[in-house]
Parts: sequence; C-alpha cells; structure tokens
Amino acid sequence: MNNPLPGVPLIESPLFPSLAPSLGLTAEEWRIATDLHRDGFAVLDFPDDQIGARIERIRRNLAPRFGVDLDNPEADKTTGERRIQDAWKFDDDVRAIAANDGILDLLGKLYGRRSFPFQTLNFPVGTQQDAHADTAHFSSIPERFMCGVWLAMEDISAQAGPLFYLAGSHRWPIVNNTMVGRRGFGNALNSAQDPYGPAWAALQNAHGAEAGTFLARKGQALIWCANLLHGGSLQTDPRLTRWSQVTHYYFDDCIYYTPAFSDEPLGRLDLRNLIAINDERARPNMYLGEPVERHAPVSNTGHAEKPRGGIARWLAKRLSR
Ligand SMILES: O=C(O)CCC(=O)C(=O)O
Ligand SMILES: [Fe+2]
Repeated sequence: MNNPLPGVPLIESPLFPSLAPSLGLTAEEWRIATDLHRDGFAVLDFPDDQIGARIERIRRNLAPRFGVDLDNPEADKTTGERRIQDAWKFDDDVRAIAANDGILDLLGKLYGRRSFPFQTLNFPVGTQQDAHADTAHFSSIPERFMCGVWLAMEDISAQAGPLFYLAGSHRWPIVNNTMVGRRGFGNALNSAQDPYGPAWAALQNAHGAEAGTFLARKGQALIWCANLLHGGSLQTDPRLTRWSQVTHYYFDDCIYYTPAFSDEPLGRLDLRNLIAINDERARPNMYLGEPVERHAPVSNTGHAEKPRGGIARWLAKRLSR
C-alpha cells in the first residue's frame, strides 16, 4: 500500500476512501472502519466467548471496593467510589479484556500501527463526566494515535447515566493550549480536561451538535477516536448500576504526553512513562523510530527559540536533549 500520510491513522486519514480497499478488511472490519471514519465511533460485539463469565467475576471482585451491594436492587449504588483505575494489575479478567487479541489486531488494521493497551478504568455506575475529548489526557505526536474501547458489562438503561457522544466531532479541531491561549508546562490542575471545557462547549453550540447515547447491551463495545467528544449522561436513578470498563490504547512509534501540562511549540512536553498491559513491557516515547529523552524545562525567559528546518525537526532536536 502506498500511503503518503503514514503519520495519520488510516481511519482518520483524508485518504481513507482510497486506502481502505487495499487493507484486506473483512465485511465487519470494513463496517467498523467506515463508521469510525465517518462518525468517530463504532459499535461492535466484544470478541471474547468468555465475556459473560469474565464480567460476572469482575463485578463480584470489584463490587465491595465500590461499596455496591449487588444483591440489593433498592440500595443507592452511587455513594462509594465511582471508578478504579488500572484494576488490570490485580484482576486477570480486567487484564484479559484490555489485552484481547481480536481488539489489538483490529485496532492495528484500522490505525496502520501496532496498538497497545496502557490504562483500564472500571465503573460500577455512571461517570456523569462532561463532554470531553481524550486528547486532553492522552495526546500523541503524531496526533490521533489513541483510542478508547468502552465495554458494557450489563444492559445499560437510559436512567443509569449512559455513555454519550457527539457523532462527527472527531473532525473538529483538536483543542490545544495554543488555541485556548494558556501555558501548560509546570501547571497544577484538578483535571487535565478543565482548560478545554469552555472551548468544547462552544464548538458543540456552534455546530448545533446533538449528543447520541449508547444504550448498550451487555457485551457490546464502542470504540471512540481520540478527538471524539464524549462523556457520561446524568444518572437519574441511583439504584441502578452501569457496570463498564474502558481501556485506553496507544499505538507504536509515537510520543505520548499530556497537553494540559505541556507547551508543545516550546518543546516542553509532559511525557508519559507507559507500560503496555498486554506484555507488561515499557513503551518508550519514540519519534520517527528513535527514542525521545525526557528533558528539563529549557528556558525561564518566556522566549521561544526560533525553529529552523521545520517545526518537526526542531521539536525532535529539542526533545532529544
Ligand atoms: O464511561 C463514561 O461515562 C466516560 C468514560 C470516559 O470518558 C473515558 O474513560 O475516557
Ligand atoms: Fe473520555
């Protein structure tokens, strides 16, 4: 396949329509790829014939940690913790879902680079998170080489705070510090998505975009693109659970960083130290096949150096210090 834009995920590429026929996709993969390209998300049945048993074991294992009484339908389920990050470290079923080979292979085909899971989140109830793009937490250079896979661990009702999304919002600009006019490096924040909330809300208004909700069946999954706006709807019935697992994936040969604490044009990046869940090996930050070293803040004068020879070469040089 001749792809003049290898630094753009295949399903996000403007060249996707001409590249897709040569990818050797099955009919189902083709459907998922075109849904992602058009809408920024795609729904599929999770490819694991053990999924029912895994879900049951995970719920039993995690419920006490969330203070959820699985056997009392009338109890308020929203009083305890609402999420556990990286339960894959102690729960083999959470790990198996994150490292599912079918998903890894599929993502590799859709993005054109090998994928790896690096974080899990397990939720017993709705998150009620405002609309956000995961690029605010997990950016990459080149951009968009990140996605989330959300798995329904029960049938989800409209009153349980279902996942919502803004179809097509992955094509809107990636809101970054330069656009919103703030510096990030060395900043302290409660949430990495706070600085971008007003801009996302304004974009949603400007586009007149209506949210869709994912009233999922148990065992269904939804893949979202890095820049798709999504969140958790209001949970109106606190007696309900909304068991779900999100696994976040990155792709090989990228720089992985958090924009809220970075100033990209100055080469000051809050780099991530990632471990891939599937093989528990480190995935160093890479730029065009070479490792990138972590660097100290470069200047306190506020003056940026002038890029020579193109921003990408300049950034690579700065990062390799
Ligand atoms: O499950 C939800 O309500 C949203 C989760 C989410 O946004 C995420 O994990 O990135
Ligand atoms: Fe998210």
